[in-house]
Amino acid sequence: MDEGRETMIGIRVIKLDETDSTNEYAKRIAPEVPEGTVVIAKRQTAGKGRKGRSWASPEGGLWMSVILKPQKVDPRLVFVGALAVADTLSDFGLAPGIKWPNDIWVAGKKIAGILAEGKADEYTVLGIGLNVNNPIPPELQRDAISMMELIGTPLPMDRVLERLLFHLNAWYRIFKERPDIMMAKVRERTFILGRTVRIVEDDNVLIGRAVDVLDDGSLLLDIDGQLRRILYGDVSLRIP
Ligand code: BT5
Repeated sequence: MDEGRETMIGIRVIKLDETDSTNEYAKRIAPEVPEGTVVIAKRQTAGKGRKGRSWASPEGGLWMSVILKPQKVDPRLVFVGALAVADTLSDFGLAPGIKWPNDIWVAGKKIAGILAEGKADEYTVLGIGLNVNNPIPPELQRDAISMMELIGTPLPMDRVLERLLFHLNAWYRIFKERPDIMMAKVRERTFILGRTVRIVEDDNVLIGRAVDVLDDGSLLLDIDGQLRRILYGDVSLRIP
């Protein structure tokens, strides 16, 4: 990246009616487009979460991917997305919390998920899925919610996007200049601290009290008095 030039996330927005996954689309074009390019699709036919999980992406939601080209790939980029989504939800009067490492919850349910992928030191694609006006599939209704459901009326998508781009720009800049300040905000927005959580990592299950989110983005867990750092790679966190 050219250090002297400030990136503008959303300087170019590619709007699609449908694609497999905006993250996959973004990865295909990433080498040829400038940093800050955004891909949005009305529908995804193969929206995905982490570890091959699927992401329900019917029309009405905000399904987007941001192409970033930081000097050095950094797993904490996922928090740029999480904080930007949280601030956007606050702008609409909602009270979001970050469920470390990559979910945003409101009223005890998941409203958004972030999926960062990339090619080391070339680009990072920051995928953001936010339930805005889309229906939630019946099998997810116990655990997922949309902005429309919470607010009681459909939201103007352009306005949601405008707020999200604004906050993405602000947090990306803070991330580059003062990652410690960004992590302090992550800590403040993380609602699991002090609570007992279950960490599932492949076949390994850890149960402990979430104590802190450290500056490197890892979660500090107290397991029967023993402190353990959990790196966020591909772990899942459940609240028992
Ligand atoms: C995530 O994965 O939460 C990351 C989701 C990222 C989606 C965006 S949309 C734009 C971009 N393009 C893509 O293809 N992906 C990104 P994970 O932590 O693995 O959570 C996945 C789980 O969330 C699923 O197994 C379901 O339980 C649940 N889920 C699926 N669709 C959902 C939805 N629309 N709202 C809330 N929860 C959902």
